[in-house]
Amino acid sequence: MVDSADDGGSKGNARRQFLKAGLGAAGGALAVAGGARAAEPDPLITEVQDWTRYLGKGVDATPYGLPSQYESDVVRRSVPWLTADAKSSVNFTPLYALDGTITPSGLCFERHHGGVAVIDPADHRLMIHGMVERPLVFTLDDLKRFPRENHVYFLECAANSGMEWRGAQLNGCQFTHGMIHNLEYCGVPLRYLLEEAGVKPQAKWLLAEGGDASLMTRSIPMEKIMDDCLVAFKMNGEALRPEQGYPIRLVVPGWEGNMWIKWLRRLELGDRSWEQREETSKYTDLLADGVARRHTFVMDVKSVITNPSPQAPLTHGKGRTVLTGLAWSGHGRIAKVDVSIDGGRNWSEARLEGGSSKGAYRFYHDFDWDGAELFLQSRAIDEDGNVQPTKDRLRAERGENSIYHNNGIQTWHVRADGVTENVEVS
Ligand SMILES: Nc1nc2c(c(=O)[nH]1)N[C@H]1C(S)=C(S)[C@@H](COP(=O)(O)O)O[C@H]1N2
Ligand SMILES: [Mo]
Repeated sequence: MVDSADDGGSKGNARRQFLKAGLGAAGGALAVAGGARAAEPDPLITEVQDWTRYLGKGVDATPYGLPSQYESDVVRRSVPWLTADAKSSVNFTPLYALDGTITPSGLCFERHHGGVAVIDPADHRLMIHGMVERPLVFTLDDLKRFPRENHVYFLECAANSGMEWRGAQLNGCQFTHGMIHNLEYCGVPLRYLLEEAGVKPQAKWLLAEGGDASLMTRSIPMEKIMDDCLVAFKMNGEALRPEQGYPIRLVVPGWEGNMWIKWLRRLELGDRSWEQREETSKYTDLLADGVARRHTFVMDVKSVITNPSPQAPLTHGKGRTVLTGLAWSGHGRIAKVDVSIDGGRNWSEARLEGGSSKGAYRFYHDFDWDGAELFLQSRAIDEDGNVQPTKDRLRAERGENSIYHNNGIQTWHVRADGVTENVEVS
């Protein structure tokens, strides 16, 4: 809208319009909700700023690029009371600060049971033995001579959202849902290596072992190995980060993160599951009747709203609002995500962007906020027709003892002042 009270000729008019457009971009929601308001000249536009007055740093100032200094709060974070020691601990991906589907390499949550192993790739070996015709050892260079593939997959720790089983606890999607990352992997299908070794017919399971101080071991059934597992050496186009298992890690698409053995060094073929610590006392789900579900490998359909959320409150006031989040399913593709702003009474279908089978999808719901409190929920449905359950339904089926495999619907309460909190509406 052009202010016609003073007259500066057509040039002046154009300049005032430009000023108002600038203000609109800075405070868009207010302008939409509140209508026109008087434009104040903005010194950020009318005055010359330092970054236009002086030359910046030249090329090579930062041979390996880093985020802007203004993004320094976008970091992995841990919850100190969760674990006794950082060497066997976890930190969380800052989901509230990210968009799109790919997790930046430096922001991937970390879960280690014996700290980060530091391995010179020249000294790394991968051994295949047990029920095979020819026990083999591969160097990294050997692996790079097999045909390789690129795929985007999510990795979710089965304990993600585990603290939320009995009710709302941690205030932020970084902490409630941040034990997930979604990366583009480059690696060799594991079946090519097993074909090279010659799998004996009686072999039905594979034991994968890590080369870190925890020597983490998991048993994986042969059908999965032959289907889509990879021995990966790249993530997001560059070498794996040390935290993610450099120089090689096992990729087990759609299955619980614990099976994705890092610093992979040994593969043993056998005729039954090994029943290691991580598949007996851990990563099993104790039901109400005392029986434990086990071999719950697939990560079920799940979603979470990342904005608004407790760490990303609605500070812009009423009017134009973008709600966004992530959805994923270990069964394959996401078919649909519904969102509710009234605690699950009414649902509308969100807009999906990007995504891949057993990879994360981004969803958006654009709406006009009337300024009243909101109860935000998202509900994902995958291509097999699996529907993300309410937490009540999950507890009715599995009791109150579980930690792992909580894929229940999350609720965020947005207050009229925009402050957002973790609550449960089931
Ligand atoms: N060798 C080894 N592999 C491991 C682990 C480990 O401690 N050692 N932790 C597992 C667990 S419990 C999870 S959830 C994932 C975490 O992968 P990330 O650190 O890339 O997030 O790695 C798995 N693979
Ligand atoms: Mo995990």
